[in-house]
Amino acid sequence: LETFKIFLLRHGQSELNHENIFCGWIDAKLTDKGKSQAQHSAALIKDYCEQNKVPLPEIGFTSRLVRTQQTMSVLLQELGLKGTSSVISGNPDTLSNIKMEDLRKDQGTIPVLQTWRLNERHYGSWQGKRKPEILKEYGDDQYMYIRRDYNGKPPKVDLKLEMIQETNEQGSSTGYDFKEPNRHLKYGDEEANNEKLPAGESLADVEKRIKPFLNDVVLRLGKENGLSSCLIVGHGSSVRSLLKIIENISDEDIKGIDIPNGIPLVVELDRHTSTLVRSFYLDPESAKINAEKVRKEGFENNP
Ligand code: DG2
Repeated sequence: LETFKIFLLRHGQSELNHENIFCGWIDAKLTDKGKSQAQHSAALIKDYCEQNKVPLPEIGFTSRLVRTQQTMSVLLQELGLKGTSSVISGNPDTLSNIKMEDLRKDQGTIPVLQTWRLNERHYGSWQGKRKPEILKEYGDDQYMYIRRDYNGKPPKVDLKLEMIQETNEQGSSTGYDFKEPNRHLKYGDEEANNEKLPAGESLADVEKRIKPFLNDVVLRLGKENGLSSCLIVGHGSSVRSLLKIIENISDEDIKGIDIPNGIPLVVELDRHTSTLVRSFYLDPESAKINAEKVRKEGFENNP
């Protein structure tokens, strides 16, 4: 059986994860712990590939947010790979035109594609707010409904107040100002390509926008080019959505799934039919412990 493996992981701990703040589309950087989680992930992937004679990933994918990009660069460095990044801003009509041979790929590097479709779900007006405070305001049931139910959706953000860039220690913006239209600066190409960017999303919304990327880019490129494996660095919600689609998880069961930072899953698919062969964490014990911690965020002050 010819298989295509996806090494799939959530980025390492971000500065806002560390502070127990809803992050969504805010561009928070990795903490030192986040960087070492990425190094640990790379070591797990390297050992797995060596032991199972699986070639190292031939293409990588990240979101448009810096925490997945930083995680990817640590991974590539530790795996002894180099990447050439480009942004995919095309809409679902053009995603299937992307050809492996057209991708930017400087000598000795693998292509790394960045797409907003892999972004964390847009956390609406909850972005930038502390989890324990939102929990207090909404109550346990509503808090968990919005965080984990397939259809749970935070209130939309007021685009005039949308925070996209993390603030620095002085509290001022580190590159964008906070005036509308803040998002046009970062996502101008996507908007020019008629991509409809959200102001607050449920997991169902994320699933809808990630599906064309999974089918028309990742799986199609894998199939067309006979690739053995790829690397995807996403977020809590984008990884949950990908698993929901690939493993055909029900709307009910997806509620119970939490994704730890920086622990790779191996998702093995039949290369021709893209049906799931098996999937497993490379460090299942720590994945379990850390997924439980993620679930309890907000309920305990210390993430
Ligand atoms: C977290 C997820 O996303 O938060 O947006 O704060 O993966 O980008 O760190 P990530 C955020 P929860 O849904 O787990 O509360």
